[in-house]
Amino acid sequence: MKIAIVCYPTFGGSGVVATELGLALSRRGHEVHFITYKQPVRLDQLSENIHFHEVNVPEYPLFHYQPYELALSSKLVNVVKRFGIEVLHVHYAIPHAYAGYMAKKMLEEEGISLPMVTTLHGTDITLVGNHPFYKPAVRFSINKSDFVTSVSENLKQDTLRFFNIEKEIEVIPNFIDVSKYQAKAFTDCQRELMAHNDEKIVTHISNFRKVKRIKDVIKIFYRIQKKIKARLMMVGEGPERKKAEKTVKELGIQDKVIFLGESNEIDKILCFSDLFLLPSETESFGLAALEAMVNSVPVISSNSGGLPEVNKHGQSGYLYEVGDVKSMANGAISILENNDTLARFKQQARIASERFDIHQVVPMYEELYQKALILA
Ligand code: GMT
Repeated sequence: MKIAIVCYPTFGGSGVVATELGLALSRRGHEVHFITYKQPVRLDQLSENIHFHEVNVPEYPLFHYQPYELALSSKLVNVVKRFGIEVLHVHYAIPHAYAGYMAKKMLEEEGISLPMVTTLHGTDITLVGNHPFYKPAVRFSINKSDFVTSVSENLKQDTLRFFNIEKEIEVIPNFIDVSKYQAKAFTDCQRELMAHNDEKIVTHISNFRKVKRIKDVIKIFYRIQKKIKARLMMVGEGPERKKAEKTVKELGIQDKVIFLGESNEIDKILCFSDLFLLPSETESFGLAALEAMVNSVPVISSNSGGLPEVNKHGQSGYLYEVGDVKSMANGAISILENNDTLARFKQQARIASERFDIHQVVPMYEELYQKALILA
């Protein structure tokens, strides 16, 4: 099939999932065209089957806001016509589903039918899309998509609750290529560069937005390091980073917390991590938790949104009420303080991640594309 994928090219989960999906589809013989404003961060190779088309938005002083949706829908029309694209898959409703629908309509005028699959990722529904400024456009775009998927059952239920949706929503969870992560020797991970042998490594990875409750990450770690020799790796960039650094200073734990910024080496960092913290206000799925689990890193998370569908209490880690930093710290300590317990949780985390293996999930999208082709 010839598939166009529209996504955000950043480190955010939706862009990562869209990119990994495109790469997997290309390995399965499909021709994949990424259409976005920058080459996606996880898209490190272009090939015969992988194309990237950059959307340029010319700056014009009249416009206070440059019209990205217009440029995107025009680019879509051109790419579809030039390469004979058969299916369009947009990740994140705003503004991608909206621009996709416009492209579909323009192509219809020329007698070209382009079925559109929209995947909802979470913040496009729970945090942004539900805002009154966007709500009618988001509802419209979802209802006008030919197929709609959500990354968790929880997100599906939220979407149905917040919006008046007529469309069937199919849950297709996020995924991970389990076979890529073979058990690594301790030395492969270069752990000694980050911490002493007797220290445990606790990690948090996110875009440092309010919804991630960065302060809770630090409060949990503060309690952990009082009981156990440990270091905290803070990976990512975002609006809460400065405040986080200030809190770390105020608590006097600067020598134990390392801010690594955005990284393309997530797997290397997770490889030497002992525990992952994700105390978010909500997560539609929590891809970062799944990436930790496949690297055999147990997860302490909140029990909100789709997180309970990913992190299994008492198995891959523990889940607690949002903001309950005391229980989160106690749960973390109970895993870290005993090496046998830690080894057991590490193994269980890895096993729990296998439910989301790419080889089970990608065929679900392929099946949907087949249905879309019949519709065209
Ligand atoms: O977590 C973010 O703020 C980024 C956001 C995104 O759209 O990239 O992540 C959302 O989509 C991911 C991929 O499906 C999910 O794993 C994240 O849980 C979800 N974030 C939230 O729901 C807050």
